[in-house]
Amino acid sequence: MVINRYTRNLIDEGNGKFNLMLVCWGPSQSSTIHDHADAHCFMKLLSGSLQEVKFEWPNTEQKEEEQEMVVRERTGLKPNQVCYINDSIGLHRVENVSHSDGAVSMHLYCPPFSSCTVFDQRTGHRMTCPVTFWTKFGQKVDPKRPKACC
Ligand code: 2CO
Ligand code: FE2
Repeated sequence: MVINRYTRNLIDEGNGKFNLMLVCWGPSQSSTIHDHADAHCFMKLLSGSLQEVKFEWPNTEQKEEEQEMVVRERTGLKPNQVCYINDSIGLHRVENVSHSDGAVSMHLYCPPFSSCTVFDQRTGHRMTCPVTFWTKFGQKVDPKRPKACC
């Protein structure tokens, strides 16, 4: 079976106070541009190399309006580095820049969230999207459930 999305693997729910997860990235996989639903997001790279691309929030209030989203910063992450983002800092996309190697990162979201907003880079248009898990506590989650899209 080919998995064409990075996988989100829940390892601790912190008694409902946070979600701690391992995210596994295949070669060249990346997230969409997304927010973090008003949560704190800490991300630590465990292996491989990832790039975080930060974006400004689009100021397109009108649905018909289209505006290419503005890249604010690109940061390469090395193993053991930690980065942090929340919605007041901005939006991001995370990319596995290697075409040959996977990457693994640990993410802490506090408070936990089950949906976030994803953005189209070319237009700035947004959509609410559920976030789901590939595994929870080491057990595979029902594959019939919709895939995460951020
Ligand atoms: N926020 C994305 C997710 O939970 C991963 S990018 O790092 O925050 O799927
Ligand atoms: Fe993120």
